[in-house]
Amino acid sequence: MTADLFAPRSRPRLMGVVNVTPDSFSDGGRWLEPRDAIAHGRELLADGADILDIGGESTRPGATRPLVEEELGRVLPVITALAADGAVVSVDTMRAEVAEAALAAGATVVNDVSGGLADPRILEVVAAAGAPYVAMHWRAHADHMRDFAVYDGPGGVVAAVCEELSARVRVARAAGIAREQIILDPGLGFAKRPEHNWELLRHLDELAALGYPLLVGASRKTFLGRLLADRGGTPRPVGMREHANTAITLHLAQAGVWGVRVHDVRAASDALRVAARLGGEDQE
Ligand code: PMM
Repeated sequence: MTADLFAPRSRPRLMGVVNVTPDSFSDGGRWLEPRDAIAHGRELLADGADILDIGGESTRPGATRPLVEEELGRVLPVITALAADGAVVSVDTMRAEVAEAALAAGATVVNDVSGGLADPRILEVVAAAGAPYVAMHWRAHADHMRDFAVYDGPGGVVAAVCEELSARVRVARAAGIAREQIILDPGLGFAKRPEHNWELLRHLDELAALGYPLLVGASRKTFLGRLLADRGGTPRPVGMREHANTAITLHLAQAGVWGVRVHDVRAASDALRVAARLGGEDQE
């Protein structure tokens, strides 16, 4: 299964988001009941998701952290059911204990938005399981990440993200995670202002030059709402940012990323199919 995950492909993998949280910024509370989250995951699979990313902790700016027991209680039943369906599941967690239990329940991938900074033992858990590991660029927990959105060094945000991700790769590899199992993510919106996100999206080639597959998540994030603000400056509501996200998905596909993390899998999948058809693939 892991080999398939890294097999060469002409288009990015679609990672469908299943947030089992009361407070995620885009869909908090909608899938808090395991039954609803499982049904949602199945819908995303039917829409064309390659991977389901199941998370029990909201990372929206200002969020407070759940207890580890709460996080486990949210994600485990959902992972167990969807993995039993045959889905490729990633667990979106910063905690070693949750990663370990999720892998035992059938998750394949560990998506750690902190890149091993929040709970360094997660790296040992991933290494012991031989699991693929998403290391995202991160500087601080959600309650104070805004204070860390400063990139004044030479090369600005792109150079800083490349350097800081390279440092995380060194630590992950020292902990025993194989090179081939590492995926990097620039962490749009995490200790980043809108201009930082746009800068990173414009310079994905520099991130790709680190030599690892890239995963990118722009879906429904604040910087899209700001771009699409009305004349009075009110940001476009979360549920009305999908067309902008589709444009980003096409940009990411052109940039050759490994994966795109989205809430609306069908919109992304349709756009990728159109692009593939125009490129001569996907003939009816
Ligand atoms: N964004 C969120 C949560 N998890 N994981 C990765 N790898 N990359 C991201 O950009 C990312 C993530 C926040 O968005 P959500 O609350 O809508 O899930």
